[in-house]
Amino acid sequence: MAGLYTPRQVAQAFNVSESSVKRWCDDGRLPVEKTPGGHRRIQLLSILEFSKAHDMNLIEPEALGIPYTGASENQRHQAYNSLVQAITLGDRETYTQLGLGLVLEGRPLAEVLDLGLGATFEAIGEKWSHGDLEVYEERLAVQIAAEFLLRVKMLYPCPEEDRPLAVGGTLSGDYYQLPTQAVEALLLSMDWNAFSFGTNLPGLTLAKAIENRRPRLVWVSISWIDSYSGMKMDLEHVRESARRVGAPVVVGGHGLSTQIENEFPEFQFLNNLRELQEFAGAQI
Ligand code: B12
Repeated sequence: MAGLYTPRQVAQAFNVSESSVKRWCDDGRLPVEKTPGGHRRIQLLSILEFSKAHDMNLIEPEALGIPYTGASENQRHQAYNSLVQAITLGDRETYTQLGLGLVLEGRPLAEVLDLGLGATFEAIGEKWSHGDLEVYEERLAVQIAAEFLLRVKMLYPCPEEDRPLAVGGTLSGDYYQLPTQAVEALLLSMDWNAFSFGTNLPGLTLAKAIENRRPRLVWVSISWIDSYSGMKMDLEHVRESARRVGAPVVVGGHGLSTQIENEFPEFQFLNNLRELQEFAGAQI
């Protein structure tokens, strides 16, 4: 059964005894399912949550069918190339397992999102623009990536109410969901109470959300500018409300222009999620 593992496989992956894994299952630390024959089976996500909760990295990911990306730069490069291949072929299982495998092995989430999503879709975009990829294949890739981000989010327990609030999304005419979902997933992994309001948000409504929710951080992702004057107006609304509540605004996305950067010098313009990790980490 895809995504379900035996205690022996999990034991091999963590390099522990099978009886230890069975004990974790029986005392509830590792959620388990039973086959009709009463055999224990463990979900990949449960293994992930367990490894996070108990700070145990996988020693032998291959035991779970997850290619070992290893320590070497070259092996990691190969792993990220395999992600491009898997998602281009619409291979949901391999993309998800490999992507989660990288997180399991302790790769920084910001790196996995920048390379496993950002750079991967750069390649997808190239293939599309050269006619080597059909629109439906690009859209399937977006669905697979959106599911992957959902699974990543499920790795991190809901932050306590008192954790700092961050809100964001994309503005009018920008329908790109993955970048703002990726920002939300990264901030949640850093224990921010992060909410993406999604795509194509009129600036006025994001401004209203900032006034009402008074976040400690606001983000805007810009992948596409339909009308420059429209985008400028939206950003002005965001700037005003963020100034009123004293929240910094971080902005990123491949649709950014130097014109916007020059017109909104008080915003924090960042190139990728690794930079966001640093900036957001310094805010809390
Ligand atoms: C998927 C996709 C779409 C999908 C999106 C589906 C969806 N629901 O999300 C849809 C169908 C909407 C789409 C439409 C179009 N697309 Co399109 N699209 C893409 C594609 C392949 C991937 C974009 C993506 O989601 N990447 C994954 C995310 C995670 O990566 P990312 O955006 O790069 O974000 C990273 C960084 O920028 C940064 N980041 C991003 N936001 C933020 C925010 C903050 C705060 C921070 C810190 C960091 C940060 O971190 C991320 C992770 O590293 C790109 C190719 C590419 N080069 O990216 C083309 C691409 C952007 N599209 C392109 C075009 C031309 C279009 C259309 C105009 C086509 C058309 N004629 O209709 C329309 C415009 C639609 C619109 N008005 O929004 C061109 C743009 C060319 C240009 N000059 O800018 C590209 C580059 C393809 C190409 N190679 O030509 N597209």
